[in-house]
Amino acid sequence: MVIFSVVKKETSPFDGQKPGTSGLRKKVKVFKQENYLQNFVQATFNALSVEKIKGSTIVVSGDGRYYSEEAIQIIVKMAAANGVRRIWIGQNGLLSTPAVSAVIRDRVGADGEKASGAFILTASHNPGGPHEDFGIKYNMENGGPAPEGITNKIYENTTTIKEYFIAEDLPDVDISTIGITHFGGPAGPFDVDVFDSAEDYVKLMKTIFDFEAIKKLLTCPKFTFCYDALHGVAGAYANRIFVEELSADESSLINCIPKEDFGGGHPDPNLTYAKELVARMGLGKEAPTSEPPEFGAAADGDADRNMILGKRFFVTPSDSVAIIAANAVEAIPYFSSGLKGVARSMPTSAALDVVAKNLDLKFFEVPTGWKFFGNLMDAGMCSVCGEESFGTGSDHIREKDGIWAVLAWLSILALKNKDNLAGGELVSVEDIVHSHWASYGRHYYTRYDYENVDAGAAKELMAHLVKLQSSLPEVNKIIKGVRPDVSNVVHGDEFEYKDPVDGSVSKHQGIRYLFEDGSRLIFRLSGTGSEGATIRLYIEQYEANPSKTGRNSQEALAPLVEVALHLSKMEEFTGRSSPTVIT
Ligand code: VG1
Ligand code: CO
Repeated sequence: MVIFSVVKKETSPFDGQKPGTSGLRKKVKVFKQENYLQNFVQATFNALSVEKIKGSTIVVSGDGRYYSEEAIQIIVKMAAANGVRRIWIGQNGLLSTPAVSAVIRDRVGADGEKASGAFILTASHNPGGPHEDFGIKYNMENGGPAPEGITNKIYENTTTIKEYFIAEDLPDVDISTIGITHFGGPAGPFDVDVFDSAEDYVKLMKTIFDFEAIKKLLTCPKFTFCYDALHGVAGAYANRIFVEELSADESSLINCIPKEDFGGGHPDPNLTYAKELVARMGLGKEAPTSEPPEFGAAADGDADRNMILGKRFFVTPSDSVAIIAANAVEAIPYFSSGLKGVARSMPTSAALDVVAKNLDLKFFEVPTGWKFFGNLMDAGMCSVCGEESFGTGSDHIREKDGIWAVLAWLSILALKNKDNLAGGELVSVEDIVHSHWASYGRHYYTRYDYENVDAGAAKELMAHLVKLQSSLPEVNKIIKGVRPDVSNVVHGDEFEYKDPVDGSVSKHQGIRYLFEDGSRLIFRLSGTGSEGATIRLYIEQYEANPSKTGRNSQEALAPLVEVALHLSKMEEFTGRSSPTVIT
C-alpha cells in the first residue's frame, strides 16, 4: 500500500471565482492556470468546515469534458490531504449530474458508508475542448447544489486564500478500472473507489417507472424513437436504459458516445443546437429523408436537461413540466399516491400554475437555478418541478434529470396507447399537447438569447429597464406608440424570493413586466456563461380560448416581441438587431 504525505502550498487569490447559477464555469485556459482549481477546491473544503470533511466520503466525477481527468487527479490528492476518508469516482470519471445526486442519496459503499457531497466537473450545456469551457460545482448531502449561503462562503474564501493542502506523492489513480485502491496517510487510511457509472441511477429509475409498460411501447413496431445525447454523458446511460433495459433498437440512439469535446458541437438540447435530431424529427429546414420517429429527445452535456419532440412537433419545456404534472399520478407509479406540490422557476411559463390550480396542488415560483427547488423538496412540499431552459425533474433526486423526463414522457405515451399497440392509431406527442391545451389553455412562449454581449452594455440595458419601471404611465405610452393592440403593463418589478423553508432572501432575480391580460416580459442576465454577458428575454402570452391555441408561436408573440425590443432599446444598447438563439 502506498503511504502518502501532506504538503502545505502557498498560493494567492484569483479574481472572479464566484460560482454562478450552477457552479464556477470558465475557459479551460483559465482553469489550467497554476493553483486556479486548487484554490477553488480548498476554498470549498474550508467553507464546509474541517470537521465535516475529515473522515467523509466524497464523490468526484462529471460529464467527461476536456480537462476532467487532470482535475479529478488534483481533487483526489487534495481530498486525501484534507482528511477525506474515501473518494468515489464513476468509471472513467463519468457521472451525469442527476446520477451524482442519486449516488449521494442512495449509494451505500462496501463498509456501509454514504457520501456526504460531490464535486461535479461540468460546464453543462457549454461547449467543451481545449479552447472551450470547464466547470466545477459542489453538491451537498441531500444530493442538491450547494445553497447560496455556501457558495457565497466559497467565494469569500477564494478572495483571501493563502494556502492549500495536497498529497503530492499520491500516485495518479486509474479511473478506468472498477475497484477500490487503498492508500495510507498521516490521518489514516484513504480509499479511492471506482464504480459503474450507471448502476445506481438505473436502479433508481426502475423504482420510479413501470419499465414493463414502457418496454411494450418501445418494442411496438408502430412506435419509433430517437435519442440524441449530443456526445454528452447521457450516452453512458442511454444504452443501458433504452436499449438494454427497455429493448429499444440500437439505431434509436444517436451521438451517444461521450466525447471530451462533444464532437465539436454545442451540447445544448434545443432546436438550434440539436441539429441532427431536429432534422430527423422533420423540424429542420429540409424535408427528412425518411419518415420521422414518433418520439424524439435530446440531452445536454451533463444530462440534466432534456428536449422533448414529437413527429414534426416541438414541446416547450414549460408545457412539458405542466403535462408531466397533470399526468404523473396516473402514468408514473412513483407518484401514484399523489403530488406533494409543484414548482417552476420564475421565467418558466405559467402553464404549470394552471395545472396546480385545477388539481388543487401546492405551487411555488422560485428564482432560476435548481438549488432553489431543493429546500421545498426536502421539506416535502414539492414533487415535480421545471424550468423553461429544458430542465425538468422531481423529488427522486435534487437535480433536474434529462433521462427521467424522457421516461416520464414515455410513461405518459405508454398509458395513452395501452389499448392501441396492437391495432388502431397511436396517440401522438402532438395529440397529448393539443388535448392539454384544450383543457388548460395555451401559454405561447419564446426565449430570445443575446449571447456574448458587452458586459457593460448589458448592465446598462438592465439598469434602464429597472428605471423605466418607476413610471408605468410612461411604459404604457411607449407600448401604445408601437403596438396599440398589446394590453397594458400593470406591474413591474425585480423578482425577489423568500424561501418558505429557511426564510433566506434572494434579490435581483430578473426584471418583470406583467401585463393586464396575463402576458409577461422578463429580462435576466445569464449566470452560466464564461465570457461577456448573455441577456435572456422571456416572452409569454396566455390563450384560454381553445379555438385559438393552434397558432404559430413566433407569429402569436410578434407584437409582444416588438414591445420588448422597444422598451429595452435592445439594439441601441447592444448593437444587436437579432438574438443569437431563439427557443
Ligand atoms: C441557465 C438556465 C437555468 C439553469 C442553468 C443551469 O442559467 O437559464 O434555468 O438552471 O442554466 O443549467 P442562466 O443563469 O445561464 O440563465 V445547466 O444544465 O447549465 O446546469
Ligand atoms: Co446541464
